Parts: sequence; C-alpha cells; structure tokens
Amino acid sequence: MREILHVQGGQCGNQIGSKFWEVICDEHGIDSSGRFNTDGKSSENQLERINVYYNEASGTPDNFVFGQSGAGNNWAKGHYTEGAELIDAVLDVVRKEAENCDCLQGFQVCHSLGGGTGSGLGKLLISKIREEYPDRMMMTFSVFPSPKVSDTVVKPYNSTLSVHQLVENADECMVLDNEALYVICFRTLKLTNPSFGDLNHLISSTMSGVTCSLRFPGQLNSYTCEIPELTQQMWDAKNMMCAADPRHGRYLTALAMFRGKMSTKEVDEQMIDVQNKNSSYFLGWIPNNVKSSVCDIPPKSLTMSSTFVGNSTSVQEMFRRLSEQFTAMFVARPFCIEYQQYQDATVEDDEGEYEDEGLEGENYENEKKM
Ligand SMILES: Nc1nc2c(ncn2[C@@H]2O[C@H](COP(=O)(O)OP(=O)(O)OP(=O)(O)O)[C@@H](O)[C@H]2O)c(=O)[nH]1
Ligand SMILES: [Mg+2]
Repeated sequence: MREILHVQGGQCGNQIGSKFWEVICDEHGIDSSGRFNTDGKSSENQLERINVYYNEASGTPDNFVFGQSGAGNNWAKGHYTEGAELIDAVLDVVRKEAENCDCLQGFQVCHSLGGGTGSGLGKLLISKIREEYPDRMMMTFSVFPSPKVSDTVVKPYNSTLSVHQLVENADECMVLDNEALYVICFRTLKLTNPSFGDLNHLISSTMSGVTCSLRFPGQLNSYTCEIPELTQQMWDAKNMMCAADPRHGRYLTALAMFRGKMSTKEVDEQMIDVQNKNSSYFLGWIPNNVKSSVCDIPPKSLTMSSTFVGNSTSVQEMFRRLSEQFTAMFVARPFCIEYQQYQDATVEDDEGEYEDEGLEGENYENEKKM
C-alpha cells in the first residue's frame, strides 16, 4: 500500500487536521471508536485503499507530542526554543510510523503560517523530514493569516519567515488563505460572523476532495446534467480559497477532481470548453497542463461534487498583501527584540546546531535583523 503520513501541529493545524479525519472517517465508514461500522451499508470501495491513511492498531497509538507551553505567536520561539526542544520527539514518532509503512508515498502537514508553532516548528519539521526522506512527496495544507480573521500583529513576520521553506521543501503546498475563506463565508454563505469552525468546514471539504483519488479506487460512467454547473462553479474566482483573482494571472497547471457517478466524456468536454473559451488565462507552452479526474464516490450527503486545484501566477496578489503587511510593520522594527532573544538563546545553548538551513548568508542577515 502507498501510505501517506499525516502530521499536524499548532492550534490551527490540529483543528483543521481533526476536522479532516472526521470527514474522511465518515466517508470510509470508520466510527469514533476506530472500527469499520456502516450499519450494513458498506461498500467494497470504502476499504479498498483504506491503508493509505489508516493502519490497524490495537490499543491507542501514542503519537501525540506536547510542549509545556505554546510558542506565544512567536516564530523564533517555535523554531529555536520551544519547538527545537520538541522536534526530536516529533521526528521519533514520524520515524516509527514511517518504518511501519509498506511503501511510504509521502507526507502531508497541516499548520498555520501565522502562529509561532505552526510556522516556526512547522518549518523545522518540514525541513527535517525532507532531509531524512528526500525522495518522498511533501504536501502541505498551509493556512495563511488574514487581519479579517485574527488581529495578532506579528502574523506577517511569522509567515514571511516560513514561506521560503515551503517553496524549497514542499512539492505541493495548498494555500488556504483565511482572507478568502472569510470572504466566501461572509458573501457566499451569508454568515455574518464566521467562526474557525465555519472556515474549517470549507478547508476539510477541500482536503477530502484533494485526497479523494488517493483514498478511493477508479470510476464508473453514467450520465447526469449537473456537470456544466459544477465546472462553472469550480473556475469561478469567487470560490477560490486564496485571495487572488485568477483573471489577474495565468494558470501554469490546473487539476479538476470530480466526485460522483458521472460521464467522464462529458467532464472532458466541459473542461476543454472552459480552456477554449478562456485560452488567454492559460500558459500556452506547457502541454496538457489542465487535467481532470473522476472518482465515483461522492462526499457524504451529496450526489456530486468537484474540487479544483490550480497553480496560477495570480498567487502573487496574496504574497503582495503579506509582504505589504510585513513591510508596514518592519519599518519601525516592533517586536524584533522578542524574536532576536529566542534566536540568541539557541545560538548560545547549542552553538551551530541550526546553522544548516537558511541561517547563513543572506537569510541569516535577514533573520538577524529581526
Ligand atoms: N482557518 C483557521 N485558521 C486558524 C485556526 N486556528 C488558528 N487559525 C489561524 O492561525 C493563525 C494563528 O496560529 P495558531 O495555529 O493559532 O498558532 P500555533 O501554531 O498554535 O502557535 P502558538 O500558539 O504561537 O504556539 C492565525 O492566523 C489564525 O487566524 C483554525 O482553526 N482555522
Ligand atoms: Mg497555539
């Protein structure tokens, strides 16, 4: 079996991670005690690829690693002090689980970029995993901060200090932007005061959709007429989970994943239609850069759904927003001393241990300034 190893860290990582497991347990018929239990309505498909995400264990697996305190929204604390103290224990758990795999396919990490643990420890974790498992896939579900959702001022610092790590060490990074999620909740779902629960509901449906083809086998064909509607919704700028308008850039690649019983021929036709009508939004020189897939098992309580993943140059709008927030703060250097203090603490304690990644040359200068 081609297993995926799931790791979640920090408040946000744990909240979206738990929600993800709730959703996929429901889809696979796993009840809260961890047993396969579908009241006689089970299907073969639920178990066929069950070992990608689940393993059979007796008793409770001891896979939680706790610290004494959080990282207090401080990247340096999550990366250099509190986080650095925990990282070996976390890696031990990762190693133990990886050894139990038949053929480990890769890792998925859930975290926020705004929190001290999510960003600081997250960065450490992703780089250490990459170092130890360079040939395995690394996918992240990374929640980007927005002032619409939380008003901690140092979030742009934390995010900026971790983004380059994602660029270097993650193969696939799902940008879950709280700014866009908030707007979807507010404008489309008409929720006047969206909670984390509401944002996480959107996130967990997406995570379920993105991982669907890893969890369920192939497809059957049948005809329905809702595919054009789904296709249209999927490409609609207002449904994107990153606050960037795809019409302001071009798609390098895109993937549309449909779920439910439907005709693959019709899916293909609809997708080609979208590309033909919007050819200026796609880069011309990458062949076959738009793909679609169909899995015949819909999410719980729906007959049909689709998930869209796109790699668009318009993502720069989100980075620009973050960078502007960063710069606006950084001119006056507030809070920098608090970051510096934790970095200094590590450098003195165990000299040179973290010299390897990012702390040399240009990056080192940047981090020193903080
Ligand atoms: N979408 C979503 N965002 C969250 C959630 N919880 C926190 N956030 C966001 O995550 C950022 C704060 O990070 P947290 O995950 O709370 O922090 P942490 O990783 O626990 O780090 P420390 O508390 O500093 O140790 C802010 O941008 C919040 O808006 C959640 O459940 N859902
Ligand atoms: Mg926390």
